[in-house]
Amino acid sequence: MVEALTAVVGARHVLVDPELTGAYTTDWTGRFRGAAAAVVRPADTDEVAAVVRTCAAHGTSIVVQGGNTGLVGGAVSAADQVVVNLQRLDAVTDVDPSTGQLTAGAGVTIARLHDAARDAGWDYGVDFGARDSATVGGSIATNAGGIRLLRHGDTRRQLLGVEAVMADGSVISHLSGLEKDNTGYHLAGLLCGSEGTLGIVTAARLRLVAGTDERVVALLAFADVTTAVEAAWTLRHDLPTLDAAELFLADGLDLVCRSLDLRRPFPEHHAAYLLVEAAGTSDPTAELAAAIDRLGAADVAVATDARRRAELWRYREAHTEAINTVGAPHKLDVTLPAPVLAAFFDEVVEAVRTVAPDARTWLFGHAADGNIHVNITGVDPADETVDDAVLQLVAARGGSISAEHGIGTAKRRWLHLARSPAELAAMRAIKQALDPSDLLNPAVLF
Ligand code: 2HG
Ligand code: ZN
Repeated sequence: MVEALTAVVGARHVLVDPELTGAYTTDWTGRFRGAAAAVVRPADTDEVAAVVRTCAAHGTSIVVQGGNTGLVGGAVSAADQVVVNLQRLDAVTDVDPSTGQLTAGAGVTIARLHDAARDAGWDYGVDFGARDSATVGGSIATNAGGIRLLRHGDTRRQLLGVEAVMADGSVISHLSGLEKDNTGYHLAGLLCGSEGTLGIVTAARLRLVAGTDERVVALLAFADVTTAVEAAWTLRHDLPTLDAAELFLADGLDLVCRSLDLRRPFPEHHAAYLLVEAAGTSDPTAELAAAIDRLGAADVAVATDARRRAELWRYREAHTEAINTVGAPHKLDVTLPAPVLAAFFDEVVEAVRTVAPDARTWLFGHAADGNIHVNITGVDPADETVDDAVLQLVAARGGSISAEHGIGTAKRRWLHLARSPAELAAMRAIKQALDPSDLLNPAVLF
C-alpha cells in the first residue's frame, strides 16, 4: 500500500517513520495519542481521489486531517489507518471582489483566508483562536463557530458549495457560487459538520462579508457571572455593531497572566470578565461606550488601536495554551440555553467536584451564544468520569454536548444524549449510503 501511495503523491509526501508521523498522530492538547500506517500529503483533488481509491483497494481506512488543531480527537488515527493530511491544498482562487466570493483549498489556513478576503476589500465571517494553523477543510468538517458567530453565523452559513472526494473515489464539484440554487440536496451543507465521515472536502466556494475596519475592544469586569452573562445578552440586543462577546473568570485570567507573564488588566480582582468587540464602517466607540454605561460593570478598559486591542484579546484567547501548561485537559465544548447559562457555572464546578475532588475546572467561552468551554485538568486522559458528569448535566439542562468542536472520538459515547433514536438512525443511514465500507473516519461520530 505504501508503494502504491508513493506512486500517487511521491516519496516525499508519504511518511511512515514514527519520528516524522508523530506530529500528525497526537492531538494539540496531548490528550489523544495515536499512530498511523502512513501519513499521506496529496497535492490536489485528483491525488486525494487516487489516495482514497488506493486505501479502499487495500481495505485501509482513512483519517482526514487539516491543521490538526481539533479538540475532540477527530483527526487522531490508529496504527492500521492512513492519515490524509490536506495542508498542501492551499490555493486561493477565483476571488470575485464584486460578489464577495472566493474559492479556498482545504489546506488554506483561516488566517490566510482572512488576508485574501481583506485583499479583495471584504472579510471572512468566521474567526477563532487557532486561525494560524486551522484550515478551511477542518473548519468545514466541524462547522466551526468561533468568536464572530453572533454576527455572521457558523461556517455552514458561509458555504456556497464544495468540491469533495467521496468514499468511492468519485469527485463532486460545485464551486459556481450561485447564491440561489435550490436543486436537490444541499450536499455542501451535509458535508459541513460531518467531521470527515461522508466525504473529503478538498475546496470550498465561500461567501465573504462586508469589511468593517473601524474597531473598538472593551474589557469589562463584573462582580459576578450572572451580571456578566446578562451584559452579553443586553449588548447583543442593544449594539448592532457587536462582533464578539467573550467571557472568562478570575482564575482563568490569573492563570493566563501567570503563564504568559502578562500584566493584569485592572488593579482589582473581579469574578468575571467580558471581552467585547464592536466593528463598523464608522467608529463604533461612542455607541459601545453608551451601551456599556448601562451594564453595571465594576471596571472597564477600552482599546481602539490595533496593538492595544490585540493585548486585550490575548487575555481571552490565551486561555487554551495557558490551560495546557497545567496538564492535558478534558475539553467539553457545550451550549446552554440562555435562562440556565449563569447558574450552570456553579453547577458544573460542583458536578466535577463530586466525581473528581482534585480536578480543576476552567470556564470560558462565547457568552452571547451560550457556548461555554469547560476545561478540566488534573484528570487522567483516559478517565471519562468527569466528561460523563458534565455532559449529563448539560443534557439535563437542555443544552448541546458539542457547540462548535464536534463529536470526534471523544464524545461519541454521549451522542444519544443529543440526538433521538430516529435522528441517529437517519444519520447512520446517510453514512451507510455514502460510505458503505466505513472507509472515512470510521471511529468518529458513531
Ligand atoms: C476557543 O474558543 C476555542 O478559544 C478553544 O474554541 C476552546 O480550548 C478550548 O476549550
Ligand atoms: Zn470556542
